[in-house]
Amino acid sequence: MLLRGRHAGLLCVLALLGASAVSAQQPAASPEQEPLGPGYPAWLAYNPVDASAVFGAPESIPDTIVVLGGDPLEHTAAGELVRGWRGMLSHVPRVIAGPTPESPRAGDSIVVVGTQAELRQWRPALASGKALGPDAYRLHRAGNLFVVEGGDDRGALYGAFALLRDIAEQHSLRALDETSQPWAAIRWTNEWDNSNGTIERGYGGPSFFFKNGHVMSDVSRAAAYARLLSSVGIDGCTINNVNADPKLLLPENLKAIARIADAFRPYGVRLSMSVGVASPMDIGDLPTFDPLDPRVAAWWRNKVDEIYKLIPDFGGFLVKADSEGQPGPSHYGRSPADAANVLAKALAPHGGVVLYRAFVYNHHLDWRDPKADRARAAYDIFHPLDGKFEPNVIVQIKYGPIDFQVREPLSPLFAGLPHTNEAIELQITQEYLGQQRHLVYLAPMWKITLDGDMRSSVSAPPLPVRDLISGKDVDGQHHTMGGFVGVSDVGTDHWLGNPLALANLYAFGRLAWNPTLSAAAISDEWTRLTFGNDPQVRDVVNKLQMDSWHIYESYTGPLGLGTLTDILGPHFGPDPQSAENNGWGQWIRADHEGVGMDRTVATGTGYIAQYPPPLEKEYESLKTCPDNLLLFMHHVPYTHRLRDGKTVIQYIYDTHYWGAQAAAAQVPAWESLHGKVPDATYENVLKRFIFQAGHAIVWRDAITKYFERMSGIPDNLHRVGHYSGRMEAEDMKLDGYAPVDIKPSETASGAKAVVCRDRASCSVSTVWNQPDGWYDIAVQYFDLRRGESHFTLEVAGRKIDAWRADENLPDFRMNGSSSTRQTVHNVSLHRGDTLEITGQPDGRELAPLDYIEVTPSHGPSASHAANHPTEKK
Ligand code: GCV
Repeated sequence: MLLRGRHAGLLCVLALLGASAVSAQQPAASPEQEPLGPGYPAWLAYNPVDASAVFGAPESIPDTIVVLGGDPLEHTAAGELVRGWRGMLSHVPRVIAGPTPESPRAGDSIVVVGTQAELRQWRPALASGKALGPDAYRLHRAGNLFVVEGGDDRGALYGAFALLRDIAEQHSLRALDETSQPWAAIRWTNEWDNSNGTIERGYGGPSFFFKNGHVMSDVSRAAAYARLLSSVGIDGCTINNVNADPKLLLPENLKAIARIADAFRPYGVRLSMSVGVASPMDIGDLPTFDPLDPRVAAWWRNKVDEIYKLIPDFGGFLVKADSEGQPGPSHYGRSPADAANVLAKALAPHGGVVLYRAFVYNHHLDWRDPKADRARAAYDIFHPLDGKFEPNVIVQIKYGPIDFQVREPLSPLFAGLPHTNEAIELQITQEYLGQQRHLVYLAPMWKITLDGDMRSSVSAPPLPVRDLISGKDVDGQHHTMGGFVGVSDVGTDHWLGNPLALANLYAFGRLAWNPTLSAAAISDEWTRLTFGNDPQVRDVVNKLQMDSWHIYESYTGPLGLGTLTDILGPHFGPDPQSAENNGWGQWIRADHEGVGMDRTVATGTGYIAQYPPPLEKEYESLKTCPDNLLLFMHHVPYTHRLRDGKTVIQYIYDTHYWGAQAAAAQVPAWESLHGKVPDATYENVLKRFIFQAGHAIVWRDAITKYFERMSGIPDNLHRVGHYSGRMEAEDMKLDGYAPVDIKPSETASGAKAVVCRDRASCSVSTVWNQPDGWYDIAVQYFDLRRGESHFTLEVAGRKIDAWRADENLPDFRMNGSSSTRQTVHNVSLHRGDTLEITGQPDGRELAPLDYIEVTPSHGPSASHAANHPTEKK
């Protein structure tokens, strides 16, 4: 076998993988099976498969990989195929680099990887007749040759990943012939990493790009991330927060950032950066950042030239300006087009692009003004600029007009820029959607926007958003580029913290590649790649994923109200009132008569007129506006009847009770997979589902109480305010504990909690005066972002449970974001038993308790540990 000089890189890749250029049949240990370790492989698990289902006879399993080109991306493809073979087929193939005359050996079953041009040179008959475009690939079989043909080198790499996907899903490759090309050129993630190592809205641990103001010296995780991105066709990554630190543009930082770009490059991922438009002043000693000032243009030109010297494949800039305190062109009376174009002109000679965010709005709106409306902002500002942007500018538009809420209508701006490039911005990190502590599979929600029809008249052909962002000319509209951007915010804790949340990163990539795929099909792919092909695992995981958005929506944001969270805090727990009476414009306009924003043309803010006529008509009328967007578009009385005849207020009550129940049912569903998924994943996810079940009750109680108070209309089913088995801590016998008022009041049962001040420990107790029997005991307490209070639960003097409040929920205050519960199952209680909880404060976390709730259980045969003293941590 001959290895030419230009293939030396491949040797290194293979050496790292333990593969070699010789044939070997020994089964290999699969490091891909590693549990949630630092190299957590996510969906690239390469679990063993039934090879006969894929290849048929054993001799059809390729044992040789021929790499035709010398390009690093093809080397990556070969390395990845070796990894896949090793994990899935327990086989290490030999790798032949280069089209050597003596290779391959006759009779060998072979995978050939190359570009269309390389294939045409090697064996013209094997190359596809039709030209493959950039990043596209074709997989096909010719006898014992499995051909991975790329439109270019990146396409060859994507093809290798696609082949591995087919194998992982145990698809038969007998008649393999699959051609695929990406929907759009821009398929990027945005990471909101700060240079100090934190990540804005990141819930998967700290940054692996930055630490203490510097680029990390070890960029191996950056490379591992690029591998994940590349496996689903993502070709770009913006590594720093849109609230950008201008210092990252200083020469010493750019040099270090170039190391990240080096780590990305073998996977075909181009690095890009967020920049502040004031950088020429912030770090450049210019007295101005006016985009029309020639000194500013020259400054950007020089900066861009400097960047390309270090990072020749630099992707471009992402810009947040005139938004949430970020400086912008309005400072000089200039427009977003002026600001975008000065950057675009500097980038154009190098092939770079500007992603300019349409997330521009005034957060000092006057809430008393019934015509004021944040939802209008993007369209009002950008629509008049249509056609004024340079061809390498892409306007990046959040899927809805507000801000990543649990449900929003599609942004009208998608139809408002017929002569401007557009990209959709989706949020993978679950900022308003449970922060990865609640399961929310986002693909079904994203699909609604991508499939959203923006045709200009009922008689026109459909014009889905996915076409408008494809970068192609559609319906007389001119675009040169377009795409998909996902705010990912991965960190060092298994990327997104929750292993099941990785389905969202996967789904983002798959939809960016092909937005016509169904959410269910993507979930199934992800599940099979991650956990293997066991039908039970697939059924359970797919159902959990596919139901999850609806469940979360039902207890956090009904009827299009948006997520009813603490919009002035961490965006996690319930606090509907926080949306009102401030300049942020996320108002729900709840009063004693009714609820919802009137955005109609007839009587409201006129927002609805921003839609093309068919959608305008549908949303404007109460008769046709869909129930699930009703309160986004209309202000209605609580007694307004929905399509099924139910009143708005009763719907709010019912959906919250249903949602909390459905969240609780996720726990046993997941438990049914014990032993069928890796233990570390099982435990990690179980803990989150248990938390979610408890937190859904916090949400349920807070939102239903808020609306009961607002509306003065009781729940038909008498559930709101009546909680069987609940005992308020403040009503129990207190030893050292003192009652405190909780704000907002609806986030604590009875509006109060008890705290332990100035003592090493305090306790609450009560005497059980109900029938003897088996019960579950839930203790509701607050786990603040600081401190680790310790609690013990005793029954009749016996320790039943002990735990620490060490979850560091995201608030320093006692409220709906920090309220959580600990449940002990199947406790035998006898009339006269004393139930006592002892709390030991830690620093400023005063072992706060809200209530206990005792409910009949199924007895000790149930799966949970029964009545045994346990000590957690
Ligand atoms: C990076 C929301 C988030 C902010 C984020 C902003 C944006 O307002 O809460 O953290 O800032 O969106 O998208 O720019």
